[in-house]
Amino acid sequence: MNFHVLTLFPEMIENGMRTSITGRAMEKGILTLHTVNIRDFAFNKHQKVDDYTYGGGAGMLMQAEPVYLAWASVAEKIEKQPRVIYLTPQGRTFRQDMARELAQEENLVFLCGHYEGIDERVLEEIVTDPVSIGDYVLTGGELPAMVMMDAISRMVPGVLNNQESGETESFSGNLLEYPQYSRPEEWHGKKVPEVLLSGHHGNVDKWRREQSILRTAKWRPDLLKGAELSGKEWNYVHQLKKKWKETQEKNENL
Ligand code: 6GU
Repeated sequence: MNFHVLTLFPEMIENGMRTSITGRAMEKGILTLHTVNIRDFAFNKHQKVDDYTYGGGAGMLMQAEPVYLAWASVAEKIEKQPRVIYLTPQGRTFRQDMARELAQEENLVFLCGHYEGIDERVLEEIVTDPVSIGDYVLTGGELPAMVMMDAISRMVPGVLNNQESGETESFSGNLLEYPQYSRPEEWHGKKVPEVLLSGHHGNVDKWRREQSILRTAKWRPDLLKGAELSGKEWNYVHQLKKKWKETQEKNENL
């Protein structure tokens, strides 16, 4: 996987991505990172890349030409026209299935905006995928680009070692991960659940599955709709919800 990032803050991307697991994958050559400073394509004396918006209104806009030239400098080196992801709160919301799909690409280009955004005309010409990372507004596209590259990298074969990939299916089957414990056996008076010390793998698996369902029902009930549960497990969910509703009603009557 080759990541290309068009940005006014390349050092932010470099520092973030060359750290930890993604950094290790780059040293191994499984990932490459190529940052392009859009300012290098501002052909005026002051290397200015922004200007006022036509029609008035607050803030400055990134101009079309430097963004276009930055993109062209990347595109001319790649045979097949790469997908260009524009980070914007107006885009489609990023999800795990999108990460999995994008991980299949050979090259990905990320376009990071700043100020109030980018001149619409260049977006029309180069962007294939406008993407948001959630419903809140950030100051620029750099953090969202790093969030996406991190999630995509994990899906590229060889980036995680076997031990890491075994633990990373937080979203498998639309269920959240079960709670986990390490030494010591007792900490702040809290004991590790007995079943995990038993060495009985069948019981451990059963407990973990139950905890996953419990946790999903409690924290992310919206995910349960897409979960694959047995009839018995659905029953368990309904019982949990009934119990919580009764507790809530009791508390309201106090
Ligand atoms: Cl992709 N960009 C910005 N600026 N803000 C965001 C976002 C992206 N996703 C959520 N908020």
